Amino acid sequence: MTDIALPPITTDLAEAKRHLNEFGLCRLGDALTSDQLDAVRSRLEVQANAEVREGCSYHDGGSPDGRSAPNQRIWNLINKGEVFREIACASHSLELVKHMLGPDILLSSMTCNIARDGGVPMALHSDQNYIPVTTPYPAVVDIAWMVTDFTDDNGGTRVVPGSHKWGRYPNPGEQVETVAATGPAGTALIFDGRLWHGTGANKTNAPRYGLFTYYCRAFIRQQENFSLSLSPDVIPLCSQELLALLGFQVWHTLGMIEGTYHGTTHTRPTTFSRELS
Ligand SMILES: O=C(O)CCC(=O)C(=O)O
Repeated sequence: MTDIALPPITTDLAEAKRHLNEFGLCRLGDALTSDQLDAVRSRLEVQANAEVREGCSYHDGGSPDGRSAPNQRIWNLINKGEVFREIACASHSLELVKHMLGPDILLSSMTCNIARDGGVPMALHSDQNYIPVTTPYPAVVDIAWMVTDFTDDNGGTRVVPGSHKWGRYPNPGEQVETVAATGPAGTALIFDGRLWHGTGANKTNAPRYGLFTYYCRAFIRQQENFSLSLSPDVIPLCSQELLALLGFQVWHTLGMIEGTYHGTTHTRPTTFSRELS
C-alpha cells in the first residue's frame, strides 16, 4: 500500500483539466459507454486470440531473456475495428488532450496492452523521453482506457503523480514510489507525456486489458507509420477528422504532397511524380 494521493475519478471536464495540470494525470469516469465497452472488449479478445493463432502476436512483460513474455500487445488498432476508429475521435477525451497539447494534434498510435499473470512491472518511463528533458510542456498525451477494471493487483498502470513537474526522466531501473491508477472498466486514465509511469505486475488469474490512444503535437513524428500501415480498405471508412489525426492532412508546410496547401486532406496517391525530360 502507499500514501500517494491520486486525484479522484471525475466526469467533470473542468475538474479533469485541473487534475492534469496539478498531478499530470486525471481519471475520467464513464468515458466509454457500455455499448463501446462491450464492443471493445469482445473485439480485443477475438483479435488477441486470432493474432496468436495466426502467429503474428507480440509479447513482452517477462524475463529479460524473453523466454517468458506473458503480456500481449495489439498494434495499429485503427485497422482492426470500427469501434477503435470511433474512440480515437471521442470529443470528451480530445478536449482534454487539446487542453494539454493545443489544438493541433496527431494520433501517434492506438494499441492494446494485455497484462497477464506472471508479467513483471514495466520500467518506469516518460512517454516523451525522445525529446529534450528541458522541454517545458507536454509534447504527447497518453490515454489508457480501462477495458477491464484496473486494480492494484491486476497490473493497473503504475504512476508517479506530480512527476511531470520534476524536469527529468527516470534513469534506467530507477525505483521510486508509485501508485496504481485504479478505476472501474470504462474509466480513462489520461496523462501528461512527462509523467513517470509503467505497466504494473498482474498477480491475478484474469487478464487486464488497457486500450491506449497516444496523441502528439502536430510537428512530432508518430509512433505508428500510418502513411504506410493504414490498410487501403480502411481509408474510405475513416472520417475527415480521423484522417487529419492520422496525419493525412497538411499542417502548415508539413505533410505536403507536391506543395499542397495547409488543410488539404490527402489519401494515398495512385500516380507519382517522376523524372521528366
Ligand atoms: O500497460 C500499461 O499500463 C502502461 C503501458 C505503457 O506505459 C507503455 O506501453 O508505454
